[in-house]
Amino acid sequence: MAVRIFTLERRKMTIQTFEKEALKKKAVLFRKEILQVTNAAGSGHPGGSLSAVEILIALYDYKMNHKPDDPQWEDRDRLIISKGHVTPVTYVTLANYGYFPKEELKGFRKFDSILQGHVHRKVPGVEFNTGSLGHGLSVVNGIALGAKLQKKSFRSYCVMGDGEIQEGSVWEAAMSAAHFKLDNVCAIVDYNKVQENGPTNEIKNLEPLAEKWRSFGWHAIEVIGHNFDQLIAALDQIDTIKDKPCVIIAHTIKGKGISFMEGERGWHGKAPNDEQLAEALKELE
Ligand SMILES: Cc1ncc(C[n+]2csc(CCOP(=O)(O)OP(=O)(O)O)c2C)c(N)n1
Repeated sequence: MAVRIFTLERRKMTIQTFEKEALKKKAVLFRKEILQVTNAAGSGHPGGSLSAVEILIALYDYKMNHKPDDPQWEDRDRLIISKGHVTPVTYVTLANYGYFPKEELKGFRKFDSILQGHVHRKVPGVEFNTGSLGHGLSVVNGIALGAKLQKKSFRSYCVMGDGEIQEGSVWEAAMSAAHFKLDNVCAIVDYNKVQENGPTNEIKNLEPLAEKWRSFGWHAIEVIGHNFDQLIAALDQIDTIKDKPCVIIAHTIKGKGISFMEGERGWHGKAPNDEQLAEALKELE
């Protein structure tokens, strides 16, 4: 694969219609591959992976400065996938942007592979091990404080689940980011409304979610998390916010794209069998 460098220069380009069409095609491909890798492994987390596809594409394709051929590049933007169970979307994304050969995806969740069930730093492009929910934002704060101390201009992103942000540690981190005026932090909540055991609003209601973040001192933006125009506009907007952290609340659908998975908690952590895979792939054609 040709080496691609995603830099500031690229971000300054106005994104054209044809590019958006390419992003949409990429989203379909990623959904197919998420289903294929979980099917081949016989396990994994498709629901919260399918909801986060456009979020990750908008970050890796449009927003972040990063070099897939040099994952440790000092000035890269950092992304922590705090909902660390969504390895299917994380690894499919990293492979497609050239962090490691796509061939490796065949080993997903197999003993001799680096691609295990939760996000791990052994994998090129992964910044931090996650899986125990609720820790990513604190780590992102630390990285962002470090950047300020070193007078570096890179930004740190944190993708969290809506079930995950019921953790108290998230709100402790939210307070810290505002206290330290971390305008180089951007949290993204994949607000797919369903957690492991059922609807988020029945288990522990998050509403009014944007107001909560604002009351903690954050700049909050709400978007449809499957709409590239809205995601890109939000990612542009964060550059204009000074002295406070930003959160993008991305309204999404768990299991997005597959009719029998959408909104179903049963697909949180279960792989499609061969028949279900065939049906799902047909829907995506
Ligand atoms: C501290 C902690 N408690 C419980 C779990 C088990 N667990 C894994 S995923 C999950 C649900 C997370 O829901 P959400 O954040 O909404 O994820 P998504 O729907 O986006 O997949 C739970 C409870 C965990 N990984 N870590």
